This record gives sequence, C-alpha cells and structure tokens, in this order.
Amino acid sequence: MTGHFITFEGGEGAGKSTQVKRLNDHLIKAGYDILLTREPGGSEGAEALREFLLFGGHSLSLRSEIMAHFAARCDHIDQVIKPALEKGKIVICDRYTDSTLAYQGYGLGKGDQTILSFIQKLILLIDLQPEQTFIFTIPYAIAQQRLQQRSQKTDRYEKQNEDYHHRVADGFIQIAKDHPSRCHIINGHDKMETIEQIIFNKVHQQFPDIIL
Ligand code: Z5A
Repeated sequence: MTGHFITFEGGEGAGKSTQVKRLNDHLIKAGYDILLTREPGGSEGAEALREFLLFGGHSLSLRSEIMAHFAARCDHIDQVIKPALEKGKIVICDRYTDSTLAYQGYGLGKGDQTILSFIQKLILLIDLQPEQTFIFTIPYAIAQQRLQQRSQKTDRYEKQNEDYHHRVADGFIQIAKDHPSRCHIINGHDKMETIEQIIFNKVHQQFPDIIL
C-alpha cells in the first residue's frame, strides 16, 4: 500500500469532526488525493450497521456489540479504505479501532482484561492499523455544553451516564500511553486554529512527503 492512514479519536463533542474537515480541506487545496471517511460507517453496508448500532434500540451482549462494530469495520476496510490506500490516497478516518477499545472495552466493559484482549485480538486479525492517530480530550462539562447547542439526534452511547464517559476518556488516555509513537493527545478545549496548526505540524513531522 502506498497511501497514508490517519485517524481521529476521542470523546463526543471534543472537536474531532471539525478538525477532520479542516485537515481534509487543507490537503485537498494543497493538491493531495484524500479519502475522508468515518466509523461506524464509511461503506454502504457499514452505514446500515451504524444505524443499527447507534439508533437500533436492540439489546446486544457486549461481545456481539463488539463483533458488530468489527463487521462494519471489515466492510469499510475491504470496500473503501484498502482500495483508497492502494491508489495512494491519504485516508482520514473519524474514529476507528481505538473507539472500540475506549467505548466497548473501557466504557461498557469497565476495562475488564478479557474484553480488552478480545478486542485486541480482533484488531490484530483485521490487520490494518493507522499510522497516526489524534486523540482529542475535553472536560465532560464542556463537551455536554457543546452537544446541547446542536440539534442532532442522540445515539445510544451519548445516553450513557457521566461515569461511563469518564471511563471512556480515561481509556483513550491509556491507549495514547500504550501507543506513544502513533498517538498524539490533542486538547480539544484549545482554540480551533491552535489545534489545526498542531495537527498540520504533526502530520508533516510524521509524513515528510506531506507539506502543509
Ligand atoms: N463508537 C463505538 O462505541 N465503538 C466504535 O468502535 C466506534 C464508535 C467506531 C459515533 O458517534 C458513536 O459511535 C460514538 C462512539 C461510538 N458515540 N458517542 N458518544 P459520531 O461519530 O456520530 O459522533 P462523535 O464522534 O461523538 O462526534 P461528535 O459528537 O460530533 O463530536 P466531535 O466530532 O468530536 O465534535 P465536533 O462535531 O467537531 O464539534 C462539536 C461542537 O463543538 C460543534 O458545534 C463545533 O463547532 C464545536 N467545536 C469544535 N471544536 C471546538 C473548539 N476548539 N472550540 C470551541 N468549540 C468547538
């Protein structure tokens, strides 16, 4: 594969999607070939599974919920991400495997080692890790204020209690510690322009062929 694979992660309302768009727009203006995508979703089948996972209202066992996220992910990888990387595109993905570790492993699974290792085995099986990941952090109260100001419908994870969201946030920090060369922690409470510049610099440092 000749392209690059960059992911954005973190709690909801932390500002990931805003920065994903800024990086995408900037790279396109600079003449790069980009695939901007998201999870769960990103392919026709995975978008159908997204609807089921986020808004379906079904009760799933934790392992089956994890498998459903990975089913969506495999379709997304096989039909969209791998072909784009093979064409040399820069793939920017809003959420990926670290979200499963944080939301299902640390959030719903409360950091249980059996669940974390179940997810880690699936991550190894799918055999496509991002080269660079930005992990956004934000105080819970600020994220809530931001989310209340928008009209989007609330998904099943956003409806979880505050303790759950703290476990997810701590999980993301742990993931960043476990993968220091791939992951960069971004303070989502900084100004948008400051964050944008930090990300541009980190992308250029990691991939000297990308000039921003
Ligand atoms: N999920 C999972 O459980 N397991 C998995 O394996 C995967 C996902 C892959 C997908 O949600 C849900 O799926 C997610 C985890 C779960 N659920 N939760 N909760 P999503 O992708 O649809 O939604 P999200 O990722 O949570 O996105 P979000 O809520 O839109 O958050 P965001 O992308 O980080 O924030 P934003 O849209 O860029 O910004 C939010 C608002 O803040 C907006 O009004 C901005 O203008 C404002 N903003 C952004 N940056 C700033 C700064 N720097 N200052 C001030 N205001 C700002």
